[in-house]
Amino acid sequence: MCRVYSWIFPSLSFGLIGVTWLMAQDANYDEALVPKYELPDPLVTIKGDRVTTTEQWQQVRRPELLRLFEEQMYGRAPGVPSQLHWEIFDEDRKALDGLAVRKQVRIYFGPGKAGPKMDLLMWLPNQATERVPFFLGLNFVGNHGTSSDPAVRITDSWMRDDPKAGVVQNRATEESRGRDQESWPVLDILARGYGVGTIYYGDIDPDFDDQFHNGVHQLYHGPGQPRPTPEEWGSIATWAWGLSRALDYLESDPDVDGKRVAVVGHSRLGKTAMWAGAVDDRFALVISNNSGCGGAALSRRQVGETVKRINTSFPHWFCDNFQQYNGREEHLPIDQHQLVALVAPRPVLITSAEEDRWADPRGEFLAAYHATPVYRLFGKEGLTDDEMPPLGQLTGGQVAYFIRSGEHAMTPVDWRAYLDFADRTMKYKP
Ligand code: GTR
Repeated sequence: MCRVYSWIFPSLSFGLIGVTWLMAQDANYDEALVPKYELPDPLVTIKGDRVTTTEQWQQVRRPELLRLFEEQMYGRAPGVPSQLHWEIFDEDRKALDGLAVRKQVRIYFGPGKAGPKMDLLMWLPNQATERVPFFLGLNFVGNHGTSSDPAVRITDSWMRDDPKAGVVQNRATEESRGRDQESWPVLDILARGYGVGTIYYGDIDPDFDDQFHNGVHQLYHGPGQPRPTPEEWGSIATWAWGLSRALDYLESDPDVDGKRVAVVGHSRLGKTAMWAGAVDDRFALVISNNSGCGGAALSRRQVGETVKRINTSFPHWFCDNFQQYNGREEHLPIDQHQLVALVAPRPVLITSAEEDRWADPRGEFLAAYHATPVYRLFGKEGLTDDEMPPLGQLTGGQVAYFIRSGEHAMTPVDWRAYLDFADRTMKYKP
């Protein structure tokens, strides 16, 4: 069993993992058994017109693709809530032995302080003389789980029980502090001149199917409309919406360059980073790690996790319309290479792990490869060869791909690839 699955769901040992394991038994991993498929062309409109200019892409094709992904897969999210406000409740300019600035910001989605809210934990290099480029991503373990710094506030949001890791009665305790620092190598990131910030994804919407009563949905789905309609936001779209609200704050932070914020995420949060970066073009760079089905992997390949599997295990992740494609991937009007292409012409990096077969590394690679024609329209290069690159080698241009050895996780090795890619595409102002 892979390490990350086991720390995300340890107490469920035979709950979700068991279900995933059982389903993985009849999953296909054999390239020879991948069904023959034809991918929808990102550069042909619904009416059948070929897209030959960037204007046509921006004005016609991109909006229609976005609408298809919204209505058929992730669900449409609302705009910026008029009552959005925040409070910086912690700032230490000599944190981490004087190497970092630490800030913690509470972002309230509704009026007052009683309603749904999320905490953004930020680290900035304290030697910076100007606004820094910044990585923003959601975490699985609570902000306090990403750092051993005792000043990081422990989340009071719902968390899956895991007594061994210090989560009891669905609440995190002091014992869970620092339990996943490896996914957030803060000092390495700061040393390269970037800031980094993270939010516990359960602050935005707890990750279980409660018919959308908790989390931020309570602001939108009152007694008159008890749950989202079939084309409104599932949890992935909700988490992505939360990332955009964090960016609303970051644009106002004097230490951060709001025009150089990268969105990053792993696994279900890699799917989320992909969708956030597609919808919100204020994100300057998109990085999607081991995101698999519903993320970067092509749905039509049906390798590892399939649409039916994901909709069965996680019925709350996508909008209800997505259920109609269970076992019918060939009827999807879209596929995930078009999701990658929605980021164009901004830089996007897809990363995989060799042993993460459930996420279909080749499917993740091919999505980046088949997004490349849209980048070419903008005069940017992507992936030129449909053979996967060797392990450990960052490959491509403005659309890039990286695969390392090992299992499903977000590791310091992955972060080195993110930083190398960000140096090349986002760090230096033109
Ligand atoms: C798995 C799920 C994947 C992936 C992963 C994770 O159980 O099948 O789609 O999202 O969880 O987020 O860790």
